[in-house]
Amino acid sequence: MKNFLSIDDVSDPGALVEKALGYKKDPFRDKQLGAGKTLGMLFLNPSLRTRVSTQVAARNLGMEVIIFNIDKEGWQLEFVKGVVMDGKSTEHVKEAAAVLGQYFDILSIRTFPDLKNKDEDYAEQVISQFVKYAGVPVLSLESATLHPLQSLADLMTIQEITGASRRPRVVMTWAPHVRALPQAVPNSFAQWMVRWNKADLVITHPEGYELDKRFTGPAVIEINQEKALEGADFVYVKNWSSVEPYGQILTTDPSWMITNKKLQNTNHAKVMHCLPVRRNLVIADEVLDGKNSIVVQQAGNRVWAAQAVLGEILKNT
Ligand code: AN0
Ligand code: CP
Repeated sequence: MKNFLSIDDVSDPGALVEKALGYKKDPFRDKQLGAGKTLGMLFLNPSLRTRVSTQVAARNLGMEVIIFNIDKEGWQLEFVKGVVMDGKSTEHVKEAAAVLGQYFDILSIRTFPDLKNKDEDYAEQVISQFVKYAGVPVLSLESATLHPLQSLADLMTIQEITGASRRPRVVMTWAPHVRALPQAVPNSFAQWMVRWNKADLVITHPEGYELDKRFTGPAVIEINQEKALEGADFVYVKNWSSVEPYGQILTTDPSWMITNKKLQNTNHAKVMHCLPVRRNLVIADEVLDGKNSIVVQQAGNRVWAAQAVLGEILKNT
């Protein structure tokens, strides 16, 4: 593996899930693999889980980690090519990425979409320029349209709970939110679930919240949430803003929030969320505090997912 930007960088998702589960059992089995290597972590946006779990994962492999909150502590970056830089930005990504590439063996980046211009966000103009100019492997810590480390941890969690039993029914449901959020988590989850092909994926959302088909592919779309949830083994809860028109809140209908009543006709479904979650807006307290919630286990698995990916990249550096 050279870069880790999406499922397209993974030749065998099932094997990567197994590798992550292996690290969970034996965290230090490759503790020399990253000796003498440095991981740079650039944050253009906030993070709790991704930041700390990736740091722990890198250390388990013997790597040094340097974190740079570039949005607050660096020069303001320019991403547009050929412009006269007489405005706010001080440094072009061409130099910034090339220079940072001199300091690290692997460069990782978190960058959210601005949710204003779909073409720009979906072209991944920030992370793709780091890939182009850094000259070292680039790892996504969530980009404008995808969050592959999250998705790997999600699959790992489903696999861990399902084991060798029958193919689970996984229902990803939209839930209300007061801010316009990226589509990265649902896009990526759908893309990984489809490619992994070890579960049946159903996606439910209010009309107008259709995700880009290039990520959801053959997944079943059901706009009746109650019908979608019937028989679910896993309920993956997430808000996202609309794709067309881009980045809008079309509804905040509280009836889409996940409560215990909504879970009644499921198959004792386990409830997942990537976190951070707004309680009693997205998911009710009774669910998050109840026995169905696996959100903390899911977040814990972020370490092993990151370790599996770093392990694969380190093999080629
Ligand atoms: C972000 C999102 O929805 O993409 C990060 C999730 C990992 N969530 C928020 O901004 C609340
Ligand atoms: N799920 C997730 O990526 O969380 P953070 O934004 O806190 O990293």
